[in-house]
Amino acid sequence: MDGDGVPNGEDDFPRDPEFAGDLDGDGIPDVNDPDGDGDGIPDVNDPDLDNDGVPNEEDAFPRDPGESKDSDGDGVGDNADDFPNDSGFEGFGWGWGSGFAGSGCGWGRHSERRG
Ligand SMILES: [Ca+2]
Ligand SMILES: [Ca+2]
Ligand SMILES: [Ca+2]
Ligand SMILES: [Ca+2]
Repeated sequence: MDGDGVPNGEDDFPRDPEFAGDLDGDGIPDVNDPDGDGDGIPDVNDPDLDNDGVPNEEDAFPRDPGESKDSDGDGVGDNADDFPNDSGFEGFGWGWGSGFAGSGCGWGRHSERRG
């Protein structure tokens, strides 16, 4: 964790709090990338910044291709939200919980390497 609020498993630049993502994987962090999704359309003119097919104005997460809706408006996208229609259940912690831990990204690897 670099304290930018993005879990290391989802953070392409876990050591740099200012650079939290590289959507198109070209090595240029989204914040510095004039074309964040690499579709050839500069972000300033791009009607769909994450290229997930949902126009920015309808996209609750315009820079997250994995999320486009937040039905209960709690800030957790429907796909990651255990209770997409009821924000009450996860007021305590962002709701990464089950989905993130279950996918096993990142956390386990460090301990394995040590042994
Ligand atoms: Ca990039
Ligand atoms: Ca683009
Ligand atoms: Ca979109
Ligand atoms: Ca939600």
